[in-house]
Amino acid sequence: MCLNFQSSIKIEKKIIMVNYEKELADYGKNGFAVIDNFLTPEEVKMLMDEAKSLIDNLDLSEHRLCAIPGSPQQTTDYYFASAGKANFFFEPKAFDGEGNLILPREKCVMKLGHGLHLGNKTFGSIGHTDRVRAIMKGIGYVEPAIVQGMLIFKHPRVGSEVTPHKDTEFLFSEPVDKVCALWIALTDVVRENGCLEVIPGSHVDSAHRRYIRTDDETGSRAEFNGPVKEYEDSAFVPVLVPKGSCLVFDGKLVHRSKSNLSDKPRPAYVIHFTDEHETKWSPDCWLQLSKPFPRVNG
Ligand SMILES: O=C(O)CCC(=O)C(=O)O
Ligand SMILES: [Fe+2]
Repeated sequence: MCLNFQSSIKIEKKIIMVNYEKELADYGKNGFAVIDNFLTPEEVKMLMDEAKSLIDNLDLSEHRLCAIPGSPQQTTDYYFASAGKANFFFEPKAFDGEGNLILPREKCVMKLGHGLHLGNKTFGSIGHTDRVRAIMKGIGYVEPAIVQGMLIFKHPRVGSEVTPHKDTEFLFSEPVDKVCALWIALTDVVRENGCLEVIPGSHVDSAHRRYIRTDDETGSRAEFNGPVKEYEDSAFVPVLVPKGSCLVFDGKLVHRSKSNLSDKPRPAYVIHFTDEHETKWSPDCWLQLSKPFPRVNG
């Protein structure tokens, strides 16, 4: 009895006292940090089981097929509506000329999002843990709120390359950009399967352009207000993230990922946050909710 009591205090202490000071020591300088063992193996399995069940139960007729960012489909109602629920996005290479899937559905879902954290309790719970609160505190967020939750599969062969960008081109607050991402590896992520590659320190500059809403309901509903920017290839460094660990990065950090050359998917659950302390979400951003963003642990 006594032993149980003691050990439960220990467990309690471990949970409450979690802090990532050491891991986040260079976050301000580099704009990113890796937190090992962020999720337990059981939590990783729970998320993967849930993803499988969502895909198995997908009614393809309900989900208009929408492809990669930057393509014309991105501006459809389907894309905009995904801010508040988990819509399915498919890899363009998974279709034949007539728009039929040429691969089984579980091999060609590019991502599920962008409101996966809202409609799904299993994925939703991850953003409200003390571990997340500790990370937010560690990077100086005062009133953190979740703006986006998505599961990216990056399948072998069909999985798209992600071209260099700052997330603040797509997600932005006013008067300053307070956006960060937790990119959680659900498998061991290495160079071969298309790890994230980042430019350390690039978060000190704001995004050179934004993807902003237009009022054109009939045509493209959002547009970039500037051209794409090129970056030196040699400036990128690969970030290897073991299964269950996570990469936390500033929304202004330049990153990309190459194709997955392995023979297995490279799933990652990505949660984006803002800090509502002294900022408000930009009305120009494509991602808008009809209710407030969920506060972390709030
Ligand atoms: O997972 C990837 O390959 C890229 C994802 C990305 O750009 C992001 O989560 O911001
Ligand atoms: Fe990104």
